[in-house]
Amino acid sequence: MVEWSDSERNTIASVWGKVNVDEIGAQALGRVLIVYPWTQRYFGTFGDLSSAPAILGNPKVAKHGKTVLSALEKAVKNMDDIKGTYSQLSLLHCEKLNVDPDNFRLLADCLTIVIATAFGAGFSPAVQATWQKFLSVVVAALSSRYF
Ligand code: HEG
Repeated sequence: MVEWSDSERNTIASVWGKVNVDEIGAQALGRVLIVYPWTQRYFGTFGDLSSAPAILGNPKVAKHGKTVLSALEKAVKNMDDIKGTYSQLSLLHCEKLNVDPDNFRLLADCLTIVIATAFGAGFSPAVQATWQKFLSVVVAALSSRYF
């Protein structure tokens, strides 16, 4: 069971309040597809993923990035039961989508990099540590129905 201090809760709420779901979602998913090109295998219906500009300009990548980040809001709003919140989504990624759960960590790391780039000095090491704790719990929850 993960414990959250008031300060950690405030930090997560504050970071989330500054996240533009459309922009950050598209950039984070785009970055995953560029830096780890093998992840493109899951998105065979998304059209042109042949280069970094193609990926970053692909409307389906942008739309799905928004879907992923919108789902992250559920964790922000349910910090005391992230595992339960993602139970069905974990099962979906495991049994229907057959997504290797290692990819959740890759997406979480790309998301942190994109947020750090967007926020600049506002994303201090202390804030980043708390944000990464939060994403670690999200990654564990999304992986929880695989085993
Ligand atoms: Mg996943 C669908 C959330 C990582 C591949 N993902 C979805 C959906 C949500 C979601 C909400 C729609 C589910 C539905 O249709 O009911 N995904 C989600 C989160 C995270 C994540 C919150 C991590 C933070 N997903 C992820 C990763 C991959 C992936 C890392 C692959 C590298 N997701 C994936 C695919 C689909 C979804 C292939 C189906 C997309 C489609 O066909 O439209």
